[in-house]
This record gives sequence, C-alpha cells and structure tokens, in this order.
Amino acid sequence: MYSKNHDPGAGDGPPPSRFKASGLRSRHLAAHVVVAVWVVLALLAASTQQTLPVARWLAIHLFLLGAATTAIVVWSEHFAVAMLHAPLPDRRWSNARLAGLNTGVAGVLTGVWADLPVLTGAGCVLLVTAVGAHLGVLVRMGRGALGGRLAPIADYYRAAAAALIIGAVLGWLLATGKAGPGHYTGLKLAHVHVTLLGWIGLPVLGTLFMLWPTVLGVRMAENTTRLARRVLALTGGGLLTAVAGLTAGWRPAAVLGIAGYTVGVAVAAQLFARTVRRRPAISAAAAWMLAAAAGWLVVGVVVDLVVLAARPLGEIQDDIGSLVPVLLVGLVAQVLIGALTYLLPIVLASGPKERAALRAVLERGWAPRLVVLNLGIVLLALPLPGPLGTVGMLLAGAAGAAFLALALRVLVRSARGLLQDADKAGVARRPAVWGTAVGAVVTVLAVLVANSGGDTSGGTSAAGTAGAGAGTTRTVAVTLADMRIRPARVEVAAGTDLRLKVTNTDAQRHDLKVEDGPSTPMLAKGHTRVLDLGQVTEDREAWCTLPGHKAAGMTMDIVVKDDTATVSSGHEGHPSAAADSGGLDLSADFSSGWQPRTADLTPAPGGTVHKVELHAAHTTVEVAPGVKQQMWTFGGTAPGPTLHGKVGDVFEVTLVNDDPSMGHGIDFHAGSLAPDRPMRTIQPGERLVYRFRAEKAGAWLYHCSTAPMLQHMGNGMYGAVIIDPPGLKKVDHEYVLVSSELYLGTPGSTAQVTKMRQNTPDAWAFNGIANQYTQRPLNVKAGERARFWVIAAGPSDGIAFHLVGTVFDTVYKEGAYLLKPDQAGGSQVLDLATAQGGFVETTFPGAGHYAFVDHDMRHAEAGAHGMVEVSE
Ligand SMILES: [Cu+2]
Repeated sequence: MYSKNHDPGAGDGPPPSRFKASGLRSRHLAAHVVVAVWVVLALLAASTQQTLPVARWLAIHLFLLGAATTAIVVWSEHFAVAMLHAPLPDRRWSNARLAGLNTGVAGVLTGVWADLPVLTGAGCVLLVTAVGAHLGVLVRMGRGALGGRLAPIADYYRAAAAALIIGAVLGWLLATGKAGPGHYTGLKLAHVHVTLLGWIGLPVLGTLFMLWPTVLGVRMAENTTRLARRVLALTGGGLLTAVAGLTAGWRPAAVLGIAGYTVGVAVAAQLFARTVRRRPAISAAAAWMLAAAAGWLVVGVVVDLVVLAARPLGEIQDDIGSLVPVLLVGLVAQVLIGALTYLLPIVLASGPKERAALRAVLERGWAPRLVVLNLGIVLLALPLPGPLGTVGMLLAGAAGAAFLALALRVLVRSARGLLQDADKAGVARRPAVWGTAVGAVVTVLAVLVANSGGDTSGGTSAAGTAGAGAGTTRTVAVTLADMRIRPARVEVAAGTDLRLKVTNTDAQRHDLKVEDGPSTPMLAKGHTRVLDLGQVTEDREAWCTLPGHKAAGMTMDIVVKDDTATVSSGHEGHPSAAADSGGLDLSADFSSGWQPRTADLTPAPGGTVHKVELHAAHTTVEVAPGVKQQMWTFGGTAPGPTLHGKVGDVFEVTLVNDDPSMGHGIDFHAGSLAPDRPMRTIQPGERLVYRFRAEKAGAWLYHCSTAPMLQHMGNGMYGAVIIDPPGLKKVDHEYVLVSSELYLGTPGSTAQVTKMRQNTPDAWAFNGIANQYTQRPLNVKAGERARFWVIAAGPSDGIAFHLVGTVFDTVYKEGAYLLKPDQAGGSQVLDLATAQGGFVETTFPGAGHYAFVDHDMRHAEAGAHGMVEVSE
C-alpha cells in the first residue's frame, strides 16, 4: 500500500518503494533514534523511582510524552497519507513540527523537574502549537485526498491530536497548581484518561484496524470501514463524556463515558478476533505482541470502569494510578514493540533481502521476550507485596531493554547503510555506536538491580520515633492529605533536634521533601516515615515533590524562633520553663490573615434529625497572639463545631478518626444512653455513628471520651451542644462562649502533661483562643438584647462569667431559669462548675466598650477576656 503514493522527494521517476528514498529513510531513522533516546531516558528515570520521587512522573512522561508522542506523530502522519491516498506533506514543515514537539516536551519535562513554572508553560504552549499544527495537517489532508475505505481511520488520529491538546492543557493546570486543591483530583483523573485512552488509545485502536490484518497477511474484513466509524463514535464520544464528567467531578458521567469506550474497544476486539485465520502470519512476533497489547487495553478499561463505578472519585486516584504502569507497559510499550518489529524492516530496508535480514534481527527470541514482558506486567498489575512488584518491573524492563538493544542494532545497521550510500568512503562507525548503546543498556540494568535491593534500607529511618530523652529533641506529627501538609507551620527554638513523623492519610500518594534536607519516599495511604532533620538553625521549607502538589499548596514552613517563651514549652523535660503565662504577650498582634472564631450561635437547622460528621484530627491553630499550637480537634477546630437544636431532636453524629497516631472517642452530655458502644474509642481510620435524642434543654458539653481525658480535652477535644428550652424568645444577638484552659507545648509531652496535672495553664480562652474577642470585639447596638450561652469546658477550671457594665435580667443554668426579666432581682455572674452550661441575657444601655470576663481574675488577665463594642 505504501508504493501507491507518489513521493515528491524521491527524485527522478517513480521509485519501487518510496522508503527507498534515502531522504525519507534518514528522516524516519532520525525519528526512531529520537524515540529510542526518550525510551532510554524513561528507563533511567524509572530505575531511580525509589530515590527521586519526581522520577515516577518523569519516567511516565518521558515515555508517553516523549517516546510515544514522537512515534504517534510520525506514524499517524505517515499512515494518514497512506490511508487517505493523500500527497505527502512538506517535509521541512513535518520536521519543524517534530522539532517543535520535541522541544516543547523537553521544556515541559525540564520545567517540572527543575520547578520552573514559566518553562513548563512555554513548553506546553510549544507542544500544543506543534500538535495543533499536526492536527491541521491531518484535517487538510482529508480534504484534498481521494479517500479510501481506510479513510475513517485518519479520524482516529485527528481525535487523538485533539485529546493531546486537551490533555496538555489539563496537565499544565495540574503541574503549575492552577487547578487548585479543590479541583485537583477531578482534573488529574481527566488528564490521565484523556491522554492514556485518547492520545495513546485512539491511534493504537485505529491503526490496528489496518495493521492487524496486514501483520497477519489476510484481507481486511468487509465491514471494517463501517465498524471503524462506529468504534470511534463509541470510544471518542465516551471519552469526551468521561473527561467532562471527571473535570466536573460528576461520577455518573464518567462511568457512562468509560462504559461507552469499553463497548467500543469490545466491538473492535471482536472484529480483530474474527480476522484471525488458520495460516502463518507475516510476522508472528508482531501479531502476538499486538494481540497481547490489545488484551491489556481491554483489561485496563474494564478495571477502570469497575473502579469508577464502585468508589467515589476522591478515593480511586491510587487505583487508577496503579493502572498507568499496566497500560504503559502492557499496551503502549507492547504496541510499540509489536508495530516496530513489523514496520522497522519495511521502512528501513532497501529490498526484500535486507527486510528479511532486519526482521530476523528484530524477532530474535521474541517468544521468551513476549512471555517475560507479560509476566512482568501481570506481577505489576496484581496487588502483590513490594518485592514481587519489583520483580515484575525488572522482567518488563529486561524485555524492553532487550528489544531496545535489537532495535538499536537494526537502526545502527541501517544508519551504516545510509552512511555508505551517502559517503562511499564508508567509515565504519559501528564500534563506537555499539559501545554507546550497550553502555546505556548496561547502565539501566545496573541501576534497576541496585534499586531493587535498596528498598529495605529505607525501613531503618522509620525506627525510633521517640525523642530518646535528649532535652532538645522534638518530634512533630505531620499529615499529608487533601493537597495540604498539616501543620503548615512548625516553630522550633534554634538548635532543636527536629524530627518529623510524616503520615500520608490521603487516598493518593504523597511524599515530603525538606529543603536542603531529607525526604520521605512516596507514601501510600496510612504509611509513615520519620524524617530526622538534625539540629535546626535556620528557617526551611518542606513540600510534596509530586508535580503540581507544591504549587497547589502542599508546603510547610519550619520556622526557627529565638523567642524561647512560646517555644521552650515544646521541649521535653523542662516543665517549669514556660509553665506560667508570663511569657505570653496577649496584647501583641495576631498573625496577618488570622481570623477569630465566630461567637455567633448559628440558628438550628430545620427538621428534627441532625446529621453531623466530625473528624478527629490534629490541627495547628494560633491560640494566642503569635502563638501557634498543635491542637487535637473535632471537625478541625477547638472547640469543635457547635450543634444546635430543640428538645426532641435527634442528632446522628458520625465520628471519623483521621488522626493517624491515636484513638479517640466522643461523649455527648446532651443525650442519655448506655456509654459502652457509642463512647468507645475508635482507632485511626475508623468511624462510628453516635445517635442521641436531646430530651432536655440546656447548654451541654461534648468531649473526647478516650483516656487520658485530661490530655484529650486539654488539647482541644471538646465542644458545645445547645438545646433551646421551649418558648425561647428571639433576641437581637445570640452568642456561644466556650471557656477552656490552654496548655502550650508538644501535645502529650511530659512538660505539657505536667502543666495539666498541676493546673498551671499557659492561658485561658473563650472559644479556644486567648483574648480573641478583646482584639476583635463582638458588635451590638445600644438597646439591643443579647443572649450569651456559656459552657465551661475545662478540662479543670469552671468559670464566673461577668459582663462589665451590665446586669443580667435572665439567667438560665443547668436546665432551669434562675432569673427571668419579670422578677425584681438581677444577676452579675453566671457561675459554672467544670462541664456545666447555661445562658444569660442583657440589654446594652448605651454606646461603649463592655468587657466580658471570667471573674476569676487569674483567668481574665491570662486570656479569658473579650469585648462587646456597643454603638449607637
Ligand atoms: Cu481524643
């Protein structure tokens, strides 16, 4: 079929085969050398996966964006010419497109590797421009061409080019963090699907309609044209639906789209199966490899469909991610190897004799290679323990390297032929080229082998999480999830030996790299590694190295503070150093961007059943001006969210333990039930449903039910449940103030626990933050009526709530009114023992600044202080 085309670059007279033209041959040769170089680089990157986290990304993109894209652009243009019976496009422009494409790819890869977003963007623009031009050529080719029964196949290449453009734009959004953490998951899934199933899958599928019968040496089935059109409608349309659905985060559309794609692949596979005849194929090696590749495509899309259908998008990233190597090796690498085994001899040979010789080289040992490759893929695909996965990678890598060696040999042989054609002097360059090729392959294998055993050494760094008793060692628990590193900021005194206990609680993999310091390997969900930073003397940054994750906000600041007052409490073994609150400057400014916690009571939601999900976790909070402290939280805040309802309402609280390091439970004072099951401690990752009916009105405490409760409550695990008494009148303002003590320092450290036991808090607080309403007062107007719900969360101290300059005309304490407005007396203080609650009401007589305090002055002067600013 190739000889049908007239080649304007072929010189005088129609050549017997246009590939004989040395210009075209050398062009294809050059293109394949470029492909081979990308593959070698990809193998090198893959072999360093354990040591360089970005290497996995780099390996995949070197292979798909470098090698596969170059091959697809070269071959799709080539096949489109053949199938449309179109004239060859201008060679110089073809070369320019290819050069632009490769430069763009190099720019994107270097940009991500070196973290240069501008370069990534420029590379992306160049890449999209080159592929756009390629698409333009394919479209124009269709217009002027005679067409043929294979013409629909060119549509696959057009659709594929469009898919790469979409994929590149999505990839750019991801790599530069423009996607933002909220859309990251959906965009990433869309990117993976549009590139793998669109850019790679569609041209492979389209080409197989023609290549499969050609390789088998049989006539094409009669209905191929019709079926090819139908398959493209199913796969292309399905993919578009799926990508739109994934981008929008709407799973049903994604499932529907991939179902369409799967049906399309099944229709094509059925046609290919029917094409098989009982006669020897022209190249049995190529035929088997293509068949195996098509098989992996079927496996890939079916698994993808099942995963998409079964689980929410946020949870499947890792599952889809593990499909990538399978499709990469099983489909793409195998199709490349199969197609090249058949096509390279046709392209490169100048006659039937040479073609047979080249084919013999490429098919050498093909059956064992096929078995080894696919065995490797099976090991990679199955969820097997680490060493077997490594074996799979080694097997697949060995099979790939073996073909690469054979292909290089053929290319070198052909290049030598070209050189001899061009320059009759015929300097034999074989030894030099061979030496380089063998060197590259040996290097790859050596690095692969070296890395396969290196995995065990990583385990040692996970040992020893305790501070070893050294006075200045501090271990900070760090979690990676939702495109965030928590805490986002760690403050230490200069010279502290800092250890980060890094846990990934996310469905997708992350790592943590410390500037000029150590980094964790890729951590799967639930995996933990300890990073020992040694003595920290200057500020450093840490981040997740996965492309796009840092830009999307996965960063952490390690800040060295000389101010020992707020920090030394974090040290083990110095309980007295900062035990008094004298070190806190409560009149200092809060950090810029700090927001007070609202004191407004949110109106009770409608309905009588309130469903709430509370996540137990660690959160770093600015608990006093300029003082950040790791808190143990319900729902990310301390106090946790306030629940509000009326008598008879049912609360269905789902507690989820997101804390990777310890168990938590919950106890709602507002309900009465047997504590045994609902108040039990749940372990990291577990959840429990706590259902209670609020039979009685009141201001109730809830808190963690796990021992030691002093620590769990003292570190922030408490909150309020407000159940309105029947007939409660509406007022102008309704506030909730939960009072508590603050204990600074590493949660759970000896120093902090000692302060809790001795009841020597660093500060007292309303709603978790010392003096927050002193600096950001509550605002009311003169004459307005306000209700203050107060709960004493402790863990140890009660409160004497007083509002300077007012008299309470209403006092409701522990389930009953002590005072109502129609009574003659007034009230000055709402006294609450630890865990009690109630409310008071008052009206503000005129404009001014009314402080509210815990009238225990030790507490008021150390943070239990706020302000109501009354305006006219
Ligand atoms: Cu707890």
